[in-house]
Amino acid sequence: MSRLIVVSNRVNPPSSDGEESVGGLAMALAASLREYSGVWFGWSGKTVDTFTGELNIEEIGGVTAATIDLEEIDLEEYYNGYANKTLWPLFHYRNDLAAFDRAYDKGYMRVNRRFAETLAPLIRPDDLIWVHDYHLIPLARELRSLGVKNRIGFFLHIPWPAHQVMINLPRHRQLVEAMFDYDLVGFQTGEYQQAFEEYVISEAEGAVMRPGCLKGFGRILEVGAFPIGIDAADFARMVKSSRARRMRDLMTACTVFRHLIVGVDRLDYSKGLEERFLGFEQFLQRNPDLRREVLMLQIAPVSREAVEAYQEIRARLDSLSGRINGEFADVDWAPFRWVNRNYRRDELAGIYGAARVGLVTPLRDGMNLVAKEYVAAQNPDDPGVLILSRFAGAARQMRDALLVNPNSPEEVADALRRALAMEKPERIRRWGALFDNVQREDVVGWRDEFVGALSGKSVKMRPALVV
Ligand code: ADQ
Repeated sequence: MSRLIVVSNRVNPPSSDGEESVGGLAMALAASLREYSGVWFGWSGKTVDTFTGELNIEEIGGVTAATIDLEEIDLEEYYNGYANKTLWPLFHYRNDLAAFDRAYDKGYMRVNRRFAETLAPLIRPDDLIWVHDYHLIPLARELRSLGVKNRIGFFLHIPWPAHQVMINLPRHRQLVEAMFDYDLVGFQTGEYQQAFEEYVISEAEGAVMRPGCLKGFGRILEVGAFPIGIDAADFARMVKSSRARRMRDLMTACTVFRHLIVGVDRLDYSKGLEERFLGFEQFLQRNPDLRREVLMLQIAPVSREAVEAYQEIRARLDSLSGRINGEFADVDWAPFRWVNRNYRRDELAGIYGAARVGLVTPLRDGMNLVAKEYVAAQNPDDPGVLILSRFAGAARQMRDALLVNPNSPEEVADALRRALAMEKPERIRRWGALFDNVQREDVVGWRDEFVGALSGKSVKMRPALVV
């Protein structure tokens, strides 16, 4: 029976239930590994003067974590550079923000090589290896060059862009060709899978041999769509926790006679925060009768502060939030609350639960787990309304949300008005369909489907321990 080795850039399992607030990817991977007791390999988050390749092995929150430290220059060129200044903006259709710098490219290849050299000795012949996200696209190629013959899968958590966007990347062919060293490549939606296939057909003499089987660069690759979900059972437990209830009561108490509209995102330009603020401003301008009936709370902890584009967007949002309150606030009331900190996951569950509207309007998003968390936190007898961007991968599954174009402040303002006016029977009907999907297509199903496809079986693997 196989062991599962998960590889991602950062290894940061939550250390205890509900306490930590880590990103969507980390939550999903921790949930995947807890049951399998597999190994999670990646960067420790620490830097050293000279790379040694020394492994740190720890048990964190039921997960075996095997990590390496990187050099400062690796961080600069690979993480802040190629991953977050080149691939992230490009794959989110922000070519204007993408930096194409040969040093980043080289740093990216170097770190992927370092990962491969440190990981290869740990691999046993029948291990399954599951690599995550855009930081590690060439990892399979590096492992293959070291003689690793195991089944290796790759899952992309962010969008795969359209062919015409992808070809902006210098040396795009090398990057995509490296994906053919995997056995299976998974995307969040069928749309991203199709965009990938179109690229391969146009640029690499490719052809779809049959659904899920793609030829390109003279080789064969299995591809598929595996929409990620939340850990629905764990979240349901969290919603009932005393901390969640306390937070919900607190939020309800500070919004008496008013409806809470909530947004929760990492502070990132892909999340459409500026456009969302403008949509809310437009709503206030066009609905003087509703002004005093709402409070919008936007929670957005800062991320990737070393990258200039992130410093700039923060400054613009600080100023925009000030402008909205300056324009509409009164001595006893302000319409907008802008909060830049992390919350415990159980506290977030309580905040979602108190909100009449969940406003999730990214400009581009691989999936978006906040939309699913918001739905999972609602009271079935009196649920709130989800407003969701058409450009989030989640919009493919969550058809009963109010779907909007996040670039249009008018559409966002209209959807807010409609959500606030929506009668209970319609809210219950829409929420029922959304909740059903969130429960059915959760992180456990995602993991089992991917690992089943990678292993060539759809059976669960033996829980395994490691190294
Ligand atoms: P992210 O871009 O991080 O993930 P998302 O899917 O929304 O985006 O996940 C964010 C997670 O962070 C959620 O679980 C949320 O609860 C948490 N979070 C956000 N703000 C928080 C705060 N203030 N305090 C505590 N927790 C907070 C990437 C892709 C997504 C994809 C996921 C998973 O960009 O499209 O859905 O991976 O594949």
